Amino acid sequence: MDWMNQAAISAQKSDAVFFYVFGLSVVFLIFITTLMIYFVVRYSKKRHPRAEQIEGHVGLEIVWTAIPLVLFLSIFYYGWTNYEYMRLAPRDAMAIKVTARQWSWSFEYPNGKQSKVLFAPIGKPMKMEVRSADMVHGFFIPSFRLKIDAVPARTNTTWFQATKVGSYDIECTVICGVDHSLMLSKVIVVPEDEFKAWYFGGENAPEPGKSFRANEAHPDLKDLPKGMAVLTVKGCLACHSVDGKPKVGPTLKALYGKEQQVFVGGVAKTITVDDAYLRRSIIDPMGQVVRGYPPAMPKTQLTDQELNEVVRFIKTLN
Ligand code: HEC
Ligand SMILES: [Cu+2]
Repeated sequence: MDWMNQAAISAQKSDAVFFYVFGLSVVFLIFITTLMIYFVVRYSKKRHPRAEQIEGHVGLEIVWTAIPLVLFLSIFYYGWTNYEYMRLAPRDAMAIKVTARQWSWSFEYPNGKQSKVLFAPIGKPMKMEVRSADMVHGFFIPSFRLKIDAVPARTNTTWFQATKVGSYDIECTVICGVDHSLMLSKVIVVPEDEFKAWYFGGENAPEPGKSFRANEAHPDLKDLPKGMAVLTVKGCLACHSVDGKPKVGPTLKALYGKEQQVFVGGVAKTITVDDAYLRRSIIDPMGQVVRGYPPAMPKTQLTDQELNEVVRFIKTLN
């Protein structure tokens, strides 16, 4: 049904369960209310001046135990089988590593490609292996009715098969700090050819979904300087600006060569920002903490090459 914005099979299944429970509730609401009004009228003091005591009725007891039991079991069965459907990915699903961190999402594909938004071919099963780099987050795609927690030190899995080309929101459902409400991304569902062209297209293949992504705040990684692409995909920009604006962490603009006051093991020191300092700040964020900022920077896995690109890029911001 189009007005409900169902964009995956999981959405159809989840909505079917919802409407089953909702429908039952409506039927019983009407049934009970009607009966109640009928009794109020039928047994009012005027029509029925002398109250009667009624002693048990085995037949009734059985009926009003058995019917709700069957109904509740049907709700359980229907809910359970659909929950199972959402948790058990088919074997041929493409497995995507989903990483949640304060305050961004990133996605890694089986061939090592990474992205800030999730690209998915229409009609193909996509398995989400959801992890967290810091604390509990919630991975939620409303249009797919898909939601699963991202918990440190474990991998939770779910999957989907998209049914409609388009761009759909990804949200975080767990209050995870000051910029929780900005922890947003998109699923970009495209025809399979377009997905393959990007997936197999090497480093310079344009990201899919150009036609309907024009107004989105997620730049094509290949159009960014390499170091900027790393900062983007690794979620650094949630806390660091590159234009001088303060965020949770210090801006990276004009950082190189600056005199910086830091605490090393609680002792205040003044250092000059050079390559070695930048590397240490990124590899071991707690090792030296910039004065006036909380020790809030998470450890992020970067390859040597990514680290080099980042350091090179920070130098270009002077
Ligand atoms: C959750 C917020 C957060 C994220 C994500 C984050 N940082 Fe930080 N970062 C901070 C804070 C806060 C500080 C200042 C305190 C400190 O030094 O630990 C900081 C400090 C730094 C510094 C030292 C800055 C200075 O002025 O001396 C560098 C360099 C840096 N971060 C780079 C990165 C990179 C690269 C990434 C991504 C891999 C990243 N940060 C991700 C919060 C964050
Ligand atoms: Cu979050």
